[in-house]
Amino acid sequence: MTSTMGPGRSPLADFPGIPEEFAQKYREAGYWIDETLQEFILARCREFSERTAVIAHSARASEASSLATVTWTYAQLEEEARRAARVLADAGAVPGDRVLLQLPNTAEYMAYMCGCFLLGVVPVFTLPKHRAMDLCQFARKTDAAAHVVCQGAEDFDYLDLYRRYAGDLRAEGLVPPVLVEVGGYTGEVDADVVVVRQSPEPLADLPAPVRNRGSERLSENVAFLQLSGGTTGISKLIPRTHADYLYSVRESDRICGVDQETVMLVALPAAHNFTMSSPGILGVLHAGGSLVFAADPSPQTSFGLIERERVTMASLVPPLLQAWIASAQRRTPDLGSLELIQVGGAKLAPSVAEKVVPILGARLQQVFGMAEGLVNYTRDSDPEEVVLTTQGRPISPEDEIVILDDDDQPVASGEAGHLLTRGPYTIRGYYLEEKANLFSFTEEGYYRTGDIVRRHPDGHLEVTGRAKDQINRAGEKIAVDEIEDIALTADGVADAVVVGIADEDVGERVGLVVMPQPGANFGSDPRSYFRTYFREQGVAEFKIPERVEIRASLPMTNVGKISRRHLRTALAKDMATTRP
Ligand code: AMP
Ligand code: DBH
Repeated sequence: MTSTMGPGRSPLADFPGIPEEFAQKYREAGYWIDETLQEFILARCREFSERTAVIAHSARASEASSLATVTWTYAQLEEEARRAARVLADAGAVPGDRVLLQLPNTAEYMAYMCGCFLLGVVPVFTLPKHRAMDLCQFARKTDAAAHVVCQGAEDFDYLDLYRRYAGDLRAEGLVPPVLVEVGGYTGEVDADVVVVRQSPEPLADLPAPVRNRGSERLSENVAFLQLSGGTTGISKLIPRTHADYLYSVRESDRICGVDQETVMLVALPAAHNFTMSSPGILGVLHAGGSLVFAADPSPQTSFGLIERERVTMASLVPPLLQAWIASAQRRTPDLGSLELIQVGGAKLAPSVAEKVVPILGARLQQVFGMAEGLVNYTRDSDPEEVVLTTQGRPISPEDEIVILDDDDQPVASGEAGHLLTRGPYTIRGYYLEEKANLFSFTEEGYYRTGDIVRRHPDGHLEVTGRAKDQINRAGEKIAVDEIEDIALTADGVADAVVVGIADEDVGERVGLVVMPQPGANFGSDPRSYFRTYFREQGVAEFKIPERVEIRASLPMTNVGKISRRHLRTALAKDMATTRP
């Protein structure tokens, strides 16, 4: 292994945390306990040492191009995490530093996620789908010491991605993170790229953790930065503490019945908040169960793993559930071991919900959560009607729910309105977003979720709409104005409006309406013209408009007669009713 010392990095910046009066309440209630993720990983790996922790493809274990499956016990998981911690330390990361994790659903994801916690660095949970524009912003904002990728698990060149944004950062006078490639890449590399070519020695002595929040209690320091879909501009960074996150994980285990016998399929991207914590990967580790990683989300791959590994539980987004249902009707796979299917990330239609039990033979649980905190579940004891038609109720008795009208006044009981929330695992502010925080959080510290909900008399929430300028494409959130701003930088664009087009398969697709400048030419196929442009800009594929329309004029925006939001709504309706 080549080793490059990273430059010294700045400490984590300050941000609005949960005030002491609330913290005290959460401690006294026993919600926040004094355990860090480092202690959590070490304790579980010891307690469950001989049990199976992870079954996954490994990019490193493979000889040729195809990935080999590995099975790790909890003891082996600790050893692999200590190897990962060694690699990160050799790359120059020290406790408190941020590390961009960008790994697919492989064994390496587990090794490096746990490795970050053992070393006391703060992982930033980026997705394999993120591209140069995203990574550049995350690296800039976090002053990340390292960026961990796996070349070869997918048909994509992460080294090329790195070179691109690292060059941009250098041009700004910034020092890019060190790239750590964990798949055993064999090609040429640059000086600031570390390639893990063989297994390093596990790191025996873990360095002392550092405080990054001023709090005496390490457990109330920031453990990692999770990503939000974002409503204004790019994804925001969400600072979650050990204590708040692990509280939500323990309670999620209890609500969802996760125990040592749980075999959980990880089919959604591992780094998603849903996959990580509701109850997800950490919930399984907490209980001593087993994780089975699917290398791709197709029903075929998942059904094969469910049959082979006797999977008991899986989490899906609605479009994936629809694909499972369609596939199960054609193939009648053996899903006999499957007890529970969780569905969340976007609204589930009751007409689809009702097919879960008869076709997939497993119980359904709706999950309405957000990386900012609040998570709602339907419970096993709920009547069928509640499970089919609502998105559940909060984890904690201390989750405060407020539903307001457009003028910030409480709605009448049972009416739909804006959901605001505050509680023992909901943040009080994004990382380094002073301006956006003024809008996203009230003075009393409530988070404005941007969701429109209705509360049923029994406390269950039903998501009825969305007030935020965001598109939810198969559970991936896309900020409308991020895409509009990029479109506006293209030659010949006078104005651009991005809309969510309702779609049966993925919920919503990204649509772009462009008003050209006089004489502009986007060729015979504007969609492909803009696709190329967005790709060149380093935009992730899932955010790129799938439909593009050119219109000589847009209704009245120039004279400011209607708001941008109304314009988007009007154009979205238009595009949904016209054929592409
Ligand atoms: P993020 O803030 O990026 O973590 O995304 C969370 C958002 O996803 C929520 O605020 C909702 O808009 C949406 N969401 C998550 N789960 C559900 C669900 N079960 N039904 C409807 N919307 C959901
Ligand atoms: O969409 C989400 O962000 C989400 C969905 C379900 C989430 O963060 C969660 C559960 O924890």
